[in-house]
Amino acid sequence: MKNTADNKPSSAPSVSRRAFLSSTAVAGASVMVADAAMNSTTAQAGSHMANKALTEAEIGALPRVKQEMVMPPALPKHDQVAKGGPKVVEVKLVIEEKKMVIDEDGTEIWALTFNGSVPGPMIVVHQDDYVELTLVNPDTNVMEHNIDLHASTGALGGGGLTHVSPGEEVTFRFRATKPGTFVYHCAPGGAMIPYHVVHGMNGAIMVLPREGLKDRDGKAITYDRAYYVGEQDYYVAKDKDGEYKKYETAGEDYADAMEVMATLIPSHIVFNGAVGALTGDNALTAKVDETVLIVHSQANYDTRPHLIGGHGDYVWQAGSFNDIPDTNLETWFIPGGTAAAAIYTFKQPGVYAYVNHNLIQAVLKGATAIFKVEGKWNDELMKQIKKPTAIK
Ligand SMILES: [Cu+2]
Repeated sequence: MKNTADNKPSSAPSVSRRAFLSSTAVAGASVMVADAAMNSTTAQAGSHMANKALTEAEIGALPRVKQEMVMPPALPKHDQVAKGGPKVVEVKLVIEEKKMVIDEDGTEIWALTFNGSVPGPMIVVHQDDYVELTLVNPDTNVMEHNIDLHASTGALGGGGLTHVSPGEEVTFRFRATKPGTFVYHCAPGGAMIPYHVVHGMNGAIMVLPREGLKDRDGKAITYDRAYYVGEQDYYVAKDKDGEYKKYETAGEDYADAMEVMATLIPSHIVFNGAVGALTGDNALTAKVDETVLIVHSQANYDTRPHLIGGHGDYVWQAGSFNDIPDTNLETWFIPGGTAAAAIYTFKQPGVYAYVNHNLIQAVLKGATAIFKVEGKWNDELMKQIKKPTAIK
């Protein structure tokens, strides 16, 4: 499995993405996010800085912060409005090939992961920050890996600069020029690209505008909590008896998985790595009147999130914070290879299902999460007038 011939990128990048301008800065660690106060002075200074390409010496003089990576669905602690100018944000991702149970019936997959989770941890920076990413491939792994970040500008999204064999690590840097939510994923080359991605090797990065999120009128949008939902399609092969096959080592399922992948029909479509990862005791929580940001990524397959009982107050379906968000959506669409951001302020307590509203994918394949919301019920918004009784 190690370093197969398939591992070479098959083509050079054909498009040189336009270098865009913007502004910068921070990151740190946890679900609750505070301090969304607008600081227009800081934001102005930031955007001014944004238009300028910095020299290596200037980049070297920037403040450096280390991002404390956290497990999804948490986001690293961060400021919604950047404080100060651009920074260099150090991010470390350690690749772990590990056996994971992905369904309640014990179905397993040898997952390929960034930092041991599916999806990998969310990275949060501000526009025009420099992300200095170290990718570590411990010698306990058996495969070559790399990382392609859709937020970056340059050949293969960093994929060409970051190939690491077991026992190696690599560091590269990119400027986060475009604000938005973006997928990152492993892309070692050829058939290994989809193989790694559908074995869990993907995650997301959020590049906030320096001045924070805005509505169509330029009014600030802030959130009280943020969650990261990473949707994953898996292609697990069955044996002759119709049971999902199990394997002893990472990569051993390669031939079988390729056959299932070629059908384009996933065996499982789940949130955060496994059926039930965001339900029951793992349900997401919020309170009435809290505004929640949900970043939802799908690195490979299309999806259509819907919050049953709520709405998308503001939704950046394509993930670009440079663009005006859609508003008041019932369901939104995320093409494979995209991370989207949605904002909702809860109005009622209770249990909400957050699903892929292809309901077959939600219920039969696994793509369901639960929000448990505390607070006081509002009869004016909804009330049962008469309990079920026999028809007269
Ligand atoms: Cu990989």
